[in-house]
Amino acid sequence: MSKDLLTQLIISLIDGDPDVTVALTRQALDAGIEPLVIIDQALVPGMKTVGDKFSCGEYFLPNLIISANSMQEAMRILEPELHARNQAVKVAGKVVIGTVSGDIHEIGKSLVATMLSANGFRVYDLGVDVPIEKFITTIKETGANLLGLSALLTTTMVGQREVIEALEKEGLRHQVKVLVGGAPVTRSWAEEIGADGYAEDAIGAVQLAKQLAESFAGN
Ligand code: B1M
Repeated sequence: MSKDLLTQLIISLIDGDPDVTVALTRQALDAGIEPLVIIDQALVPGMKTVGDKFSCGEYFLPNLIISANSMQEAMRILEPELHARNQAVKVAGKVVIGTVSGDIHEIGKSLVATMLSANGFRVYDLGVDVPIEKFITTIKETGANLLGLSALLTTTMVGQREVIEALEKEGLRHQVKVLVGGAPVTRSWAEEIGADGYAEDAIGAVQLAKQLAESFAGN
């Protein structure tokens, strides 16, 4: 039964039917399926299929936009549920997060931000297409000790390197650990640009952020 719901949810995302996606997300929660399972086993694979169809020319930009909107609607329902399951956690660290300049992909970054927040981090989410200076000023203003940089395009990944270079220029590099991620980003890219860590998904990002925050506390 729950498998059927998740399969239907995948299909609704691929078909680009926001009303059905929203209704099925509510039904899945009512059926007792954990929000993370709904995300990992239905929404993420559904969006991956949409991306694959776009890559091979079967889908066009409007398909991508409508499926992304469907997923965002579903996430709006799931985010409070994720928070509710982690109510009593103390602040684990302060994280500034955003998608780098020139890149408007929002969903994965927001999922990482939500998961960090649900796991006790105070999150300053700067959104998408974030100019380098905005990252710098927010770190100065908040005294954050972690910075999360998301990039979904091979052409914008370089923005992650530019932010790290700007941190060095501003004398802030020792103050913040930098975590990078996004579909085209790899561990070797993270090493090449001098980031402190790379996470493949939102769960990995939380684990890594905890390790990095602890390493700071130990300094
Ligand atoms: Co775009 N897009 N897109 N897109 N899009 C991709 C990324 C693409 C792979 C599709 C494809 O061709 N198969 C391709 C990039 C190719 C490349 O560079 N290698 C692509 C392209 C080409 C484009 C445009 C250039 C298309 C065009 O205009 N011709 C354009 C660029 C716009 C811009 O940014 N300047 C564009 C636009 C769009 C939409 C606006 C239509 C829409 C985004 C809407 C929105 O976000 N509000 C969109 C979408 C939806 C996608 C796909 C289909 C799905 C992305 C997504 O939301 N996935 C994507 C294909 C794909 O990735 N398979 C694609 C779900 C999300 C949960 O996963 O974002 O990967 P993801 O996040 C994961 C991990 O990556 C990781 O954790 C997340 C959760 O598990 N992660 C982090 C992400 N950030 C992290 C940060 C961390 C740690 C982990 O630490 C800080």
